[in-house]
Amino acid sequence: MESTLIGCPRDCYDTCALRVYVSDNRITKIEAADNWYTGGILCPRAARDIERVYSPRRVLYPFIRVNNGVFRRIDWDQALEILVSKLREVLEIHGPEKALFLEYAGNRGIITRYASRRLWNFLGVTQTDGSICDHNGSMALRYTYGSTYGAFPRDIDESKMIIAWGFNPAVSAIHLWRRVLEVKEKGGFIVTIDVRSTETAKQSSDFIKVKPGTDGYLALGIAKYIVEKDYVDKEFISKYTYGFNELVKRLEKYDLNIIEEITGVPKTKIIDLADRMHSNKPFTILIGYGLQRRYGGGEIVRLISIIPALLGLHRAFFYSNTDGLPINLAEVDGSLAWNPRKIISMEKVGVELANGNYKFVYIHLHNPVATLPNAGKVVEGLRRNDVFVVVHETHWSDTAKLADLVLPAPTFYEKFDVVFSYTHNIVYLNKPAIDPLGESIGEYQLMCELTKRMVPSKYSDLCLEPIHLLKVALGNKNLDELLRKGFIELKPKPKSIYQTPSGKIEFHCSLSKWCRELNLPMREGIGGNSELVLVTSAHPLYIHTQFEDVYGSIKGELHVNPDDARNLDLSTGDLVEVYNDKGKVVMRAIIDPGLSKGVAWAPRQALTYSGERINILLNDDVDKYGGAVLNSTLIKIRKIHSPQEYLREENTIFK
Ligand SMILES: Nc1nc2c(c(=O)[nH]1)N[C@H]1C(S)=C(S)[C@@H](COP(=O)(O)OP(=O)(O)OC[C@H]3O[C@@H](n4cnc5c(=O)[nH]c(N)nc54)[C@H](O)[C@@H]3O)O[C@H]1N2
Ligand SMILES: Nc1nc2c(c(=O)[nH]1)N[C@H]1C(S)=C(S)[C@@H](COP(=O)(O)OP(=O)(O)OC[C@H]3O[C@@H](n4cnc5c(=O)[nH]c(N)nc54)[C@H](O)[C@@H]3O)O[C@H]1N2
Ligand code: SF4
Ligand SMILES: [Mo]
Repeated sequence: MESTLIGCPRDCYDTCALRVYVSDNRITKIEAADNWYTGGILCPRAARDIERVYSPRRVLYPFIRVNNGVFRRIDWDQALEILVSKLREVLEIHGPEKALFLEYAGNRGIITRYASRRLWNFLGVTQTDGSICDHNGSMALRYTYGSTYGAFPRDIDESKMIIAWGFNPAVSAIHLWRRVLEVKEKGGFIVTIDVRSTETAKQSSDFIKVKPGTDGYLALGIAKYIVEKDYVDKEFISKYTYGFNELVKRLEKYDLNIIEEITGVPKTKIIDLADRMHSNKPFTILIGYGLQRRYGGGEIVRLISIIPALLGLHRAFFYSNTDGLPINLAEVDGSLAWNPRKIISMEKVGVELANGNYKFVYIHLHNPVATLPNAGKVVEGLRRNDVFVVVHETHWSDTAKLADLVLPAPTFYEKFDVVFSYTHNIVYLNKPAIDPLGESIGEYQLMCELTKRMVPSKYSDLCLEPIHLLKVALGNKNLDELLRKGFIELKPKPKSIYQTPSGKIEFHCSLSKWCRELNLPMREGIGGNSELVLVTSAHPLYIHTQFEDVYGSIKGELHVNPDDARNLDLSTGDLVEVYNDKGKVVMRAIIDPGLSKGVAWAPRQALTYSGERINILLNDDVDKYGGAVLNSTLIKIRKIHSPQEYLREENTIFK
């Protein structure tokens, strides 16, 4: 049977190669390709992707909202006419700042995501800083190392010890985790550091449970012990680092007994971990994104990342490797040529929309109604009568349902693209396996249609042939190989080069004044005022809000520690009100001994029994490093004694 190789462009660490079988222009089977990274292993999303592609929830035609909640099918000419006239009107009467372009990583293809930004950059509309996911940690690594890249998968294979720190790869990066388990089989030592006993923790050699937001102190404790024991590689320090003396001075302020008290990690465990790092070189620290989505998150990543350097290892961490590959995206997305005029924080989109700051909003590759913090404000803002909302979607997402104009998009099986990874160095060429379903049109093609209608022809370089943009992104040689073979392995940048102002690893910033002090990470108020810290993280079946059409809704289950449950008189299965200053939702309690006292956990974007996403409660503040603090959300819980009204609605909510 004929098959096509497709790189999965979802926002996922693994960027797998999928073998897609097609008969009569219909996908009949999807297998995981057996290359060195994907290794023939299919994840739960790809395993049921055929159902998602042919789901009844696909958007197949353009639709316009006629009155509250009711959509009418229209044709593309009408849709484009409406879109162009609304956008023109806002640009001319109110100016580009009053138009907001919202996108994220529903599809990370170079053409789909990056090239389709060109028009919006050219028009100068307001955009976000894209800071929801990994921003705090990425900024921290840029300040410290000059860029975010660290160990690539083949470096991880060579490690004698691996530390998964605030990272749950057994769920969020199953193919990367498979390699870690291979290191373990060869005798390597695997440690997980988390606020709860995760799937990753359970499969590790050791688990260190830490109080939320205190990992920076744990890193300082390890660093202090390494310095005191004289484990430091002095030659490496003098050749490759800047600010070691300032760091030592800072460490003098701490004592392992205090660190034990702050972090909840016994002193003996801190010492054992530091000793093991010293005697198990090379090791790799896998730094997760979950741990930095909190107050102090940037500083936490910064402090963790310098531990390997003290022991003489170049970039012996993994965080995000995009910066380490020779791909030129800034020229593809037009951000070099045409700067957006106004950038807002992604965390503040809800408040900005609800305040009526925009007259026109264009959304694609993103489901902000469900995925942004303070999500009640996003809903309120998009429902305003004075804003026109356009959503270009593959599926009827929460956000599409609130739009004025909904446009159909093809899935990645239905369009040409090139996909790279933030973990490994393989790049895939995606030729469409099937024709676009219904009347769906790709993001870049749609951008070109808009360009033709809106922009004078002297700017014809806005809409260039995709192949030309790929040449810009990858260079002629790499692109030729990619076109010939269908995939290519790029050469990662050298690990011993540091792109900081000093050219060295900066323990102490040489340039930015504000980070000279290396301020301490903030501590969460754990258990104070009967509040709990709410942590939400990735679920094995879904990718954010996608795959609810296949696996059912992400159920609103709230995990609580047995001690907290006792105090609140809760048993597993009880319905509870979960609330804070942003709102109130109803969830089902699950008593979970894997959690620390004072910490509650729910899957990301859980759909609650009251019909809202848990994201209406999430903290929309911004960390000092500019990113999200979703996991610094405080909640209160109250048992519901008469749950009948919610149970009656259960079938309508979780349909
Ligand atoms: N199956 C699946 N895979 C995915 C995704 C998905 O939705 N589903 N999403 C993808 C995306 S976009 C992302 S960003 C990644 C996210 O995947 P990860 O990087 O693994 O991040 P999270 O799942 O947010 O959280 C990881 C862990 O951080 C822990 N944590 C939270 N706060 C703290 C803390 O203060 N200290 C410590 N030590 N640990 C803490 C949480 O308990 C959690 O177990 O996964 C990607 N992969
Ligand atoms: N509670 C909680 N919320 C979180 C997080 C958390 O840890 N906890 N993590 C945050 C993080 S790390 C992230 S990365 C964000 C993710 O936030 P989003 O990027 O908003 O996540 P998705 O729900 O995957 O939304 C992507 C949308 O793109 C659509 N889509 C997929 N492919 C295509 C395509 O080819 N074309 C078009 N036009 N549309 C497509 C999908 O149908 C989907 O509706 O969520 C954030 N929200
Ligand atoms: S969602 Fe992630 S694990 Fe699944 S196929 Fe895509 S890249 Fe691979
Ligand atoms: Mo993310």
